[in-house]
Amino acid sequence: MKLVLTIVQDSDAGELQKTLIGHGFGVTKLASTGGFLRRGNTTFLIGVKDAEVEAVKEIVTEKCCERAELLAPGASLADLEGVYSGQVTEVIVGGATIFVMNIEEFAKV
Ligand code: 2BA
Repeated sequence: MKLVLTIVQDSDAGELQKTLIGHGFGVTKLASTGGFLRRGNTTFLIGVKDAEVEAVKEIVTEKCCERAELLAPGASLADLEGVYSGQVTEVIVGGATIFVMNIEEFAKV
């Protein structure tokens, strides 16, 4: 068994959730915040059989788009404490960040 943890943009989350559930996958959706942009994003926890990992990755790839986010002049960069950009900065976000983890035990009690 694997846990697929995937971080996506909020605008892709609804369609992704609907498609995963439509394919019979169990999904937990969490509100999260990106450390760099400090903007909301969505994290999905999806527990699957080993053989289902590729199918989940394909759905995530299909439903999640890469987008350019603009940081306004004067926006503070989270990892550069106290440093402010003097111009509009473009940051490419997504489609999705995916972690696949081995699960030692899965139980419902
Ligand atoms: P954020 O941390 O808000 O990052 C948003 C986007 O900013 C990133 O998109 C990347 O393009 C850029 N970025 C992040 N850190 C940067 C840095 N130190 N310098 C320059 N640009 C930087 P993605 O890579 O697609 O990541 C989207 C979101 O996925 C991230 O939001 C974060 O919530 C999560 N994420 C990405 N990599 C992660 C990791 N290794 N561990 C945990 N979460 C991660």
